[in-house]
Amino acid sequence: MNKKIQKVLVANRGEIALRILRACRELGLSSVAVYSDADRASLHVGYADEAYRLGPSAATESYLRTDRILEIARQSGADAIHPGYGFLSENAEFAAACEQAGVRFIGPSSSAMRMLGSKTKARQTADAADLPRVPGSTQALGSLAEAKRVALDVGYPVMLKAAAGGGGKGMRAVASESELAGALENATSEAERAFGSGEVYIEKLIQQPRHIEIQLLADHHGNCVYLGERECSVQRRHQKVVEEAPSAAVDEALRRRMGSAAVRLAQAAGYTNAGTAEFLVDAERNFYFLEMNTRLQVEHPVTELVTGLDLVHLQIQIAQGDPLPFTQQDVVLRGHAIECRIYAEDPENGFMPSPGKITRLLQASGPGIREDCGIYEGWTVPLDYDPILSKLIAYAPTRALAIERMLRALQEYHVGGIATNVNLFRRILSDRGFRSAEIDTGYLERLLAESSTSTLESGAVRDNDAENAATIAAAIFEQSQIAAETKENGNAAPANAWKATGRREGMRL
Ligand code: MV4
Repeated sequence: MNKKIQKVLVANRGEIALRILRACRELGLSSVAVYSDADRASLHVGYADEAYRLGPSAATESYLRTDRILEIARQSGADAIHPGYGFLSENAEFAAACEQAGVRFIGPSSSAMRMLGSKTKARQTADAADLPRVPGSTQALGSLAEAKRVALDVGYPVMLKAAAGGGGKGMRAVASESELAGALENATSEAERAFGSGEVYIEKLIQQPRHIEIQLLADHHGNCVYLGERECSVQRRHQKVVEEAPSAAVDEALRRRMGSAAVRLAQAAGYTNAGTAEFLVDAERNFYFLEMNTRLQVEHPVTELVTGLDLVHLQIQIAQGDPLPFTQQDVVLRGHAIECRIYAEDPENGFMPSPGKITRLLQASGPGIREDCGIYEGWTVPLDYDPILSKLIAYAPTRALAIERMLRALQEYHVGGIATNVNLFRRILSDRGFRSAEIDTGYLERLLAESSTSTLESGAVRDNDAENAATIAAAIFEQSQIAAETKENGNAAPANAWKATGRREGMRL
């Protein structure tokens, strides 16, 4: 019925562009890369069969230019577009434009994306599919009186959230009724500024939750399977830092309940391709649906390692109309995988982004180590995008051995010329709390608070003082830009300039 995909345009950059291009090569498909001026010398550009310039470095003038990307697809004869994560990956208008142009969007339909893109709509769909979700409203709040009513009903403390939100933006914890009016005003105006929609709803606050997500795959023939969970609680300011599969908090029975709940949601939304249902899990192991991510995620490799599946192969096969080549019973989890996201940022200096030239790169390998990498020695990390450099992934029969393998790989790994967060992972993986899997979404902030002096001793190794000076100069420049922008729009300073772009566009990873 569907013509097979022959040529894939990868509308992304960095490690994920390379990851997808590798899958294309393995499947015998031709590939097309696109790049901005900052990425002329990036790995993905040389790896693809063809590469086309999008425009200037700013994402808004390159990787977010839907018109240019569709034009390049037409020009190159690409019959499918893989959006990766971030950028256009959750943009329903772009998916619709691809559908219109007769190019397959490797992801869900634009209508399924719309249905799950709004948090309030997703909560309504979750109710229709009988998923447990956090008690609270499923409609945007109409007034303060209504907010008071719902908050009283579910009980304080509560959380205000933006319907169009993500990444914690427009989110406010409210301890008691006296704080409600001010918090509602703040959350509404922040949501208005960040997403162009001031719609806010209320949930009961779940204390010290774990963040656990279920990977889904659904084909165009009504088959939908879950591929187990990922534990993503080790995060800082809504940026995941370490992810693993499986979660120490999930046993076989809970996995089955969360998995079938996620499958019900996908089926209710007419969802196809890869997707992830996010849940909060409380101390009593109650789980609550939060939202659906309608893209391939950064942390997908840990699921690939414990299931033995290739999610990008499967995404492409699903997009060309193939049925899933296995059923739920065939999915077997084996071993344990841990991922560390290596960023060009300096944990000893407020996690300031650290762009610049990579003067030395020693990579890790050996038994049980996978690296999904987008950098090379001599390459310059631009300051225009998310500063992710690489993902180091360890796989072993047990969690304990996966931790030891990761620590060994981190010893091998060295990036010279820029600051990275490599030493932070050494600390996390050596921490007793992490090693006994006592983690929740507040874990990393607590660790950083307790170790704010001791991490200085094991500070990032720099090649020389000149590079140090250059890095500091770049950081000062970066901060002055953020300061200028903050003045402009009155927002709290974002973690970096790339994030600011993402927020203006309403994108997130
Ligand atoms: C919550 C919550 C506690 N209670 N909702 C943060 C981002 C957004 N996707 C949902 N988030 C949360 N929602 C209720 N009702 C705590 C968080 C939360 C969180 C969630 C996932 C991963 C990291 C987090 C860090 C802080 C707060």
